[in-house]
Amino acid sequence: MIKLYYSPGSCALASHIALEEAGADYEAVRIDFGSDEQKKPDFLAINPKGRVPALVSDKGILTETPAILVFISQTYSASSLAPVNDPWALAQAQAFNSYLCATVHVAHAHGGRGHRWANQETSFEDMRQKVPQTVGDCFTLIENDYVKGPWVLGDTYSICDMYLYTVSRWLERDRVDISRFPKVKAQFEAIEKRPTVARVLENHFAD
Ligand SMILES: N[C@@H](CCC(=O)N[C@@H](CS)C(=O)NCC(=O)O)C(=O)O
Repeated sequence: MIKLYYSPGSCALASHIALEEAGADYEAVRIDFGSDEQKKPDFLAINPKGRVPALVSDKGILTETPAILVFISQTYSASSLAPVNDPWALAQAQAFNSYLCATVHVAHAHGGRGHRWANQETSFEDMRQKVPQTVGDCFTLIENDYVKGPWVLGDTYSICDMYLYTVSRWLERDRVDISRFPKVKAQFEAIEKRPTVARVLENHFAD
């Protein structure tokens, strides 16, 4: 059985939704960031990066959200979570998810994880101040150049929507008003209406 290591509200939520949408037989294992469980030897043995998500399958351990999302899509291809048989369409989905992973997530992380890039409190504060602008610029691009509507890839709901939803949940903390991005906002509201997503949220945030 697949195991997904996650922390509530983290980027692992995208993989959690994908497993549920795929109808996978999986167990979600909560890692407690409050006690720095992600930095303790037991978890580092699973993911030496000390980050979630980490997905343990019978093939081995997989990390990095875009890779996990495609692995789930291909493993449960009947669920049609991504255009896995169309190289160009899949590459476009990957381009979007890579942008969320490498640029948007990193811009967001400058708000609370400045210690990854600097040592001085003044540097952290400077990074924190910049977040509304950098994340806001990312979402302007997502709104104008990526989201076709109603879903990211157009008419078909996909792993890109699960990932965008996960990252959009951070906008309030990033001091960016989602109303600036009508297509993103509509996508956010639509995905929350899905019973599968509601079920994941209930489990994901349960104590
Ligand atoms: N590129 C990785 C990023 C993983 C990542 O940074 N996860 C965060 C949660 S959103 C984490 O585990 N942070 C723990 C820490 O920084 O100690 C991915 O997309 O899966």
